[in-house]
Amino acid sequence: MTLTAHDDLVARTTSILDRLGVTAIDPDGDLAARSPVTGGDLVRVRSHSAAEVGEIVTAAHDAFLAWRETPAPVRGALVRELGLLLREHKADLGALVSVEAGKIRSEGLGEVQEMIDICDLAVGLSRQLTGLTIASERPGHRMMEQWHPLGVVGVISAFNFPVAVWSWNAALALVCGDPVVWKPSEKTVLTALACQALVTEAARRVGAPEHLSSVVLGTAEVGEALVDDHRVALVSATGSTRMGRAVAPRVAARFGKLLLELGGNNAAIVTPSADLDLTVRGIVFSAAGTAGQRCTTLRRVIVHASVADELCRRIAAAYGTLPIGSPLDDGTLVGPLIDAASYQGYADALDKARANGGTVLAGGERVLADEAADAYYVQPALVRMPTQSEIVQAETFAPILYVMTYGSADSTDPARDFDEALAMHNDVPQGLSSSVFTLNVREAERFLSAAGSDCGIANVNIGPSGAEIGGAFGGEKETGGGRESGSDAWRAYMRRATNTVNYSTELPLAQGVEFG
Ligand code: UN1
Repeated sequence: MTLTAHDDLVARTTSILDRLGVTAIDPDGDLAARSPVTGGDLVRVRSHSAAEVGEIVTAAHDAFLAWRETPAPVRGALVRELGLLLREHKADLGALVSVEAGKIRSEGLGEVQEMIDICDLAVGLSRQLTGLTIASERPGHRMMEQWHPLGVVGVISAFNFPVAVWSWNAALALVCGDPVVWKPSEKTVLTALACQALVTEAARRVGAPEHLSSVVLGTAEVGEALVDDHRVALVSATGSTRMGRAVAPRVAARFGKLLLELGGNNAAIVTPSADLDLTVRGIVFSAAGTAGQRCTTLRRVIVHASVADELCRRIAAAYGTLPIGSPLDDGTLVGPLIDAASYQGYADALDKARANGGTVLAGGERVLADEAADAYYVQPALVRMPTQSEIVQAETFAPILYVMTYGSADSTDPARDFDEALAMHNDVPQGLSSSVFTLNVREAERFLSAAGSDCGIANVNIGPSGAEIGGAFGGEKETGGGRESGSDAWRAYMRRATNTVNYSTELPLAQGVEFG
């Protein structure tokens, strides 16, 4: 296993940035773009001041005034062009995601595919932003609902989906008539600048107004300037629950709209009837894929006592064969953690799990430290826990899978056992994604029912990660309640107007009120 030499990586990155049209590289910039692949700095860029954020929001708001009156299907043409450019530059942008976020090649490319898919969805949507006609209680009256553009959308995104999360928001926002101002994670500034270069080129090609899309770079101060600006009608924030707790009250204080996509603590219930071959494959991808750094990563398995040992043995065996290393090498399945703090979180969580009576059945160690001292590669860890203790309740953004059991090996009441599993499943503060592995239709349907999983996403015989963009994406409880991407998630980016038209010669009042 060799890690790509850092100088090569810098050269590769610079030529990718060149091809994608990124011009914002500044050797004197205050922000270093770093690669978790080697742990070294790539290039430097300049961060924005709070005052500059204000100017950018002003320009975005000016663009809004023109864009909101542009017919939605014409707005769709911009997103269509963006989708074409993404297809053209998929290889480069996917590789840049791998370099900057440490995702393996197919996941870097998969992220760009997710962008292309949401562009397609948004283009179709640009002709389908439909409202309702509602029966009026008054004669000669018509009621209807219209959806109008909302205003500037502020997007805050995390390092782990450095391009797709922006696109879920931007593609919908742009067809809905809203400019976007994006504050990406300071850990993934280059991929953000690359997206910005592509959308700027798309706008130029279709003759759309300038400033429909902007990027603001920097740390918390820049984010706060964006979040506090009353012209930012919607703040769509993806990241940790801690970030959501900081952002939400500030936006609420000015009655701005919020779309929150925060932490997950996603589980799989594995029942006695589960197809274990399929279950193990589903679990290993969801738990170890993306080095455990998806908000949808599988973090808990709740398995029936009668199959627990067999399942653990099989997962441990699969973990033992996972190729860990440079995400740029073909064949690697587990790339690096994003940085040292992330590694510390992994190591601390494993210490706590052991202190809580957990047994590490597989993995749990840092690897490749001698090849790249500043990069953090770890073995995905499988930990058997006696109970769902405090550390299991927390989202640790690293590949740690906790296994708990339900029922008993000789149990005679499968329905009661399953309800015990469901109670355990829902007994965490987060509510993003979930899954059940079973061939029993009663269990599958109960899991999906009102008394089943309390998450925004609930799957049967599929792990909790890797959702398609056609569905609404998001979750409940500390996950924040927001929904992005498919279904009717577009409505969050528009304002609803209820209109009543009187085409009669009378003026009947609603509720039968007489007045004069
Ligand atoms: C995230 O980790 O922030 O369902 C989003 C999935 C991806 C999105 C994850 N489509 O895993």
